[in-house]
Amino acid sequence: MAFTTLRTLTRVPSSRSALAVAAEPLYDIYIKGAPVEGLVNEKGELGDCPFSQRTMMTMQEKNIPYKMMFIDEYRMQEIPWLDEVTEGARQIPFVQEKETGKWYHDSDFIVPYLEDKFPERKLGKPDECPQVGAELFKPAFFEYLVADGAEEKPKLDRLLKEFQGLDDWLGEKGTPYFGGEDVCATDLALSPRVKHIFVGGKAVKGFELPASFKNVHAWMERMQQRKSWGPAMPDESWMVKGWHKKREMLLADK
Ligand SMILES: N[C@@H](CCC(=O)N[C@@H](CS)C(=O)NCC(=O)O)C(=O)O
Repeated sequence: MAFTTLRTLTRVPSSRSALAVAAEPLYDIYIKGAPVEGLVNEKGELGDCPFSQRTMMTMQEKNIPYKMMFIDEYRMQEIPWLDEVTEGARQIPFVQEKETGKWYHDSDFIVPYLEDKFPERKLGKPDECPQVGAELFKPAFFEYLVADGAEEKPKLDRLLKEFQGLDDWLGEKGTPYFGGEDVCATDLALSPRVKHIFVGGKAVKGFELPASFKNVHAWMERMQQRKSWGPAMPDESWMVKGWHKKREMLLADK
């Protein structure tokens, strides 16, 4: 099978005409899940990858039709063509653009690519949006997840400090979203990660963000009310299992 990948783009054509046929998927998006059979299948259950969720929320917000292709993350390395379409990154999410047959991978690349290609619904590129919460997930949450005994308190304090940064930012601006009155790329990148910290952190570490972080809680409530949230979010049991497993894997590497 021949694949074309294009990671560095100089010019992206506008997609106004493509949006007119919104019912047909413009992209296949390969994401974590439980395929009904085989290594990859369009039928299956949605899994818990915050980067896939970010990408799908972006597509939902931009009204870009896509088809989900479910991959078992733990058997992903058995897919013979994975290396080629992800340029060796071997990670989800990755997408195939139906119109061109081209493959794109990494939400950090796909999200700004979609902003260029579908500018009508403006979300802003990640580097044009508020630079907040960059260390919340990694390293703060990852380090807290594997911290035990005397190590735990300082790692919890670090995680709470990161959350404080988000809470203060929203409090000072007084806007419903990091994007202002509307969501931007920062909201769509951060909210799936925060959901993972809430669900996974509670399941594995008994973590609960105190109610005093009221701006973060209110923002997450708003994010979860958005139409783009539901179709991109897995059942919480995936996150519970996923974060128990992640802790084991991180401890084994420690
Ligand atoms: N920077 C990547 C990170 C993607 C990533 O870490 N994906 C995870 C699943 S949530 C993955 O593919 N893990 C399997 C592996 O690394 O072997 C992005 O934003 O898309």
